[in-house]
Amino acid sequence: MTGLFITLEGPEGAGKTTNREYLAARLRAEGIDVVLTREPGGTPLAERIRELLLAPSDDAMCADTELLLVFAARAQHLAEVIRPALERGAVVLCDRFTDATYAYQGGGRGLSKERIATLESFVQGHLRPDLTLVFDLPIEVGMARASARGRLDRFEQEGRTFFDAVRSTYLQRAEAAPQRYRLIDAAQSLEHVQAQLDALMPQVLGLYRG
Ligand code: T5A
Repeated sequence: MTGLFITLEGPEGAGKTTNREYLAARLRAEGIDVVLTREPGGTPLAERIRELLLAPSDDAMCADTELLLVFAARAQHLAEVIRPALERGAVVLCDRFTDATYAYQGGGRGLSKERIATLESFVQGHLRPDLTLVFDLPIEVGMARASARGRLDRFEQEGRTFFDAVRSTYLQRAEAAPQRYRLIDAAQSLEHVQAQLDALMPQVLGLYRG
């Protein structure tokens, strides 16, 4: 594959969506074909699975069902959007990917890393992001931003212990593989967050142009 696969990760309200747009504009200004997408979702079918995953419901969803739905959506998204875009040489900017599964279903729900890794290999083969930006911030700051939007989704209704595990899983993964991850201090003002992204642009362009 000739394109570049960049994922944006982090806890709730970290600014991934806002900054995905910013990065896309910077890359497009360089004449690069950019595909913006998100998980769970990114295709009509995967967006329907997203609705199942995010809608608050009185019917409890068991953790294995949640895990399988996340990977079912991912399989469709890879086949329909991500692999074709990478094959034609685009930069794919994806709001969350499998690191979120390790953080939420692994850290948050307590499912084993081995089980997630098995599904990761099954669904993705050897495909992994080339670069993962982890937008890190204290849980209360992110939740205040997310709550300001109104009704909380099924994940946002979880408690402090869940989100502490989400955040620490992201930080552990970033620490274990510094060649792939870049930590962004997302608690700062938007202007300062975007200055951190500007500083990363030469590396991103270097990865893309080889
Ligand atoms: N999930 C997902 C899993 O459990 N397993 C998986 O494998 C996957 C892929 C997705 C949910 O699915 C779960 C994780 C999630 O809970 P979502 O709605 O996509 O749900 O959740 P988020 O990705 O967390 O989306 P959010 O919109 O909550 O967060 P973002 O995208 O990080 O934040 P953003 O950009 O929308 O910003 C939030 C607000 O903060 C402001 C923005 O203007 C916006 O109002 N803001 C700032 N304010 C001040 N200073 C800054 N620096 C700011 N940056 C943004």
